[in-house]
Amino acid sequence: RSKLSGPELLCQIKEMVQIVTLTPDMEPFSALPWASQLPPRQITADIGPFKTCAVVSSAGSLKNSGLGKEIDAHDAVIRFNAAPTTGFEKDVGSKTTLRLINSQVMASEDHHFLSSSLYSAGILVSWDPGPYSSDLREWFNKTDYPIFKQYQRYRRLHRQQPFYILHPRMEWQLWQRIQDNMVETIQKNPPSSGLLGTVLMMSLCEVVHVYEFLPSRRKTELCHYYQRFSDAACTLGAYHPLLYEKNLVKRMNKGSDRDIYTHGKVTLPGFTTFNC
Ligand code: NCC
Repeated sequence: RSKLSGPELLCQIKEMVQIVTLTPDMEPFSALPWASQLPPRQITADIGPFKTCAVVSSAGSLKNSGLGKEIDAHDAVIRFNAAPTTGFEKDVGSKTTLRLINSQVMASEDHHFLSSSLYSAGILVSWDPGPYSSDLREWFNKTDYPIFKQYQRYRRLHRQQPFYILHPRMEWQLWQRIQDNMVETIQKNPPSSGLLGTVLMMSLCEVVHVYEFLPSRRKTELCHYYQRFSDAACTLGAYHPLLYEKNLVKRMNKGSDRDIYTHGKVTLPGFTTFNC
């Protein structure tokens, strides 16, 4: 198979990865009393379009980056899981338009998801590894973590905050793009929150700047900018096919290698800005 160019890859993702969020009319949710807690419209119908967006990875290499001002200058900013801004503004900024969280964060005791103020800023979007078939009923009966139980509890406590759940099909459509563009067989686990959020932003924004997903000269074994824990697998991947995700993003980058080296910064075009 021949290696696709950056523009070809961008087109594949634009055409083959559908950004869909759960709505109350979808089975098997439609039959459940709490389905009315789900947003009635698609996230892409409710928010944006934004001009410029920043995707802020949680990588340790953001530490001492001084990128906070540059990140905050974007019209919308997405962050992940338990990544804080308080105390780290200089490096990661303070604006949070969206927060994408995995179901582990919603369920684990340590994250205090229901009560922590960390999650109350911006629009929440959550996801849980679905079955490869992406069958909603199958997933509903066998989620990795109790995403739906926690969703209902959170909604009761924070009725005003928009909160979407990604359709698990998106994970696998994106996974398939990674696999089809790699020679090796990759692990059958969904892409990381970072890549899911990047593609989500490409559907909401004209231009997307991704920070420290491709590591800069500050590359470190420090896992997160907000924790002391070190593990190279955080940057290279263990469960998620992270190394392959990064390879794909590198190929789609419209920015310079210099920007990656100095700012850990990648520039990706929004889906509405190019034709296939
Ligand atoms: O670590 P995590 O990701 O929350 O990071 C968010 C996204 O930033 C990018 N990243 C992070 C660290 C790093 N050194 N380099 C990076 O490029 C990745 O794109 C990553 O997705 C996740 O993807 O949801 C993940 O979540 C954590 C964990 O569940 C949460 O942080 C909550 O504690 C996972 N860690 C573990 O399960 C131990 C991680 O594998 C993936």
